[in-house]
Amino acid sequence: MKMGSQSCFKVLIICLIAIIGAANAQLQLGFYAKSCPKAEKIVLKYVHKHIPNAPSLAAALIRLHFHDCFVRGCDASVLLNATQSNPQAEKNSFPNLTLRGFEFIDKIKSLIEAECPGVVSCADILTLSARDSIHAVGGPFWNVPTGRRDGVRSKAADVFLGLPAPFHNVSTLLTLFGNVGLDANDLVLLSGAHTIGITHCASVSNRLYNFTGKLDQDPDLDSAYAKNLKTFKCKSISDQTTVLEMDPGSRNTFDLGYYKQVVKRRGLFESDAALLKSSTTRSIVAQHLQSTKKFFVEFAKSMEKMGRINVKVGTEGEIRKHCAFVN
Ligand code: HEM
Ligand SMILES: *[C@@H]1O[C@H](CO)[C@@H](O)[C@H](O)[C@H]1NC(C)=O
Ligand SMILES: *[C@@H]1O[C@H](CO)[C@@H](O)[C@H](O)[C@H]1NC(C)=O
Ligand SMILES: *[C@@H]1O[C@H](CO)[C@@H](O)[C@H](O)[C@H]1NC(C)=O
Ligand SMILES: CC(=O)N[C@H]1CO[C@H](CO)[C@@H](O)[C@@H]1O
Repeated sequence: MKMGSQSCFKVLIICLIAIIGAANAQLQLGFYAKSCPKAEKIVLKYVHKHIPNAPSLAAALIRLHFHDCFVRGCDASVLLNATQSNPQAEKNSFPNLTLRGFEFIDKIKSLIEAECPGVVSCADILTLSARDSIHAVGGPFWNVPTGRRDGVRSKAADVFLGLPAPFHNVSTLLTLFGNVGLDANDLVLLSGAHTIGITHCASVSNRLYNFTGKLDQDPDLDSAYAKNLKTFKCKSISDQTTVLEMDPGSRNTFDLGYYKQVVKRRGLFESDAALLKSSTTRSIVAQHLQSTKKFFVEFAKSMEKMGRINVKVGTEGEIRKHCAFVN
């Protein structure tokens, strides 16, 4: 088929517009102001209605957001369910075991779909929910520019490439954070989210019972604290399920409690203890202990940064209809 010079010109113009459009596509504050003006309010309202009764979900949601962003970018890939053709989604990988909050996001998505179908991404809903729920438990507020699009790939194997593990040392943590454009400051600040939420003996038992494979204890864990945990919580190496608070007594309050634990060598994971292992991260911990106000300001900045990791924008990805399934 021959194209007349006029239609050739049209194709060229269309291409140019597409290229310019893609180059301009980026996150922006109030991305849905025209297309779905109530979207952000629906998230906020739902969070305010439920988080005060279930504050532990704030921890679940910020952790979901973190796991999402570190694996293939903040594209809601963590929310996808396995399917027959993709039997092992991110959700089904080992570190997922204890992820929570999926139904919370699904519910908000259904409310927003009822308002404006096919417009607001699951990635944005997760990012906004994490921000609003942290604020609702006394944490800082940060800007969430929107316009993220949802990914279509979710593979369990991808999780191990990007996601930090509780047994990682400080150099591995810095490398993994560096891979997604975050630095030592971000590592210390974002780890500060461990001031809320829970873990399980499974994530700590090797430090208590079999650190180097010789039935020994991690010398970097305060020995009085370790003894206490062994006596009252993780009573044997085979206990995988007992719940532990990372900031005991204050698991639902966003405060400096995590750093106070870390400097006492009571951080529960090796990745928490690791923050004392480099002089850079150690001094950042000490600095944040000085002021809740400054911690909040800096944490907010790191969260906004984390929310930008490898986002899909413009015409990339899709807007899912249901957060657990690609369209
Ligand atoms: C630095 C690397 C990190 C490692 C190795 C790590 C590891 C872990 C582990 C092993 C758990 C407990 C899982 C369980 O046993 O239930 C956990 C919980 C949690 N993490 Fe992290 N984490 C890291 C960074 C982060 C970041 C950046 C955030 C958020 C900004 C975060 C937020 C949370 C929260 C809130 C919980 C509690 C979840 C709940 O209560 O359900 N973590 N983390
Ligand atoms: C997704 O899978 C989980 C189990 O991993 C299940 O509980 C949930 O109901 C599924 N979600 C949907 C919307 O089917
Ligand atoms: C940190 O862990 C990595 C991977 O296990 C290892 O190669 C490296 O030598 C460790 N670094 C330090 C300083 O222990
Ligand atoms: C301790 O670790 C070693 C090496 O990983 C392993 O062979 C051994 O079975 C572990 N002991 C227990 C009680 O789990
Ligand atoms: C929430 C969820 O999907 N959890 C899954 C995590 O992965 C294990 C297997 O590794 C599954 O059994 C869980 O259902």
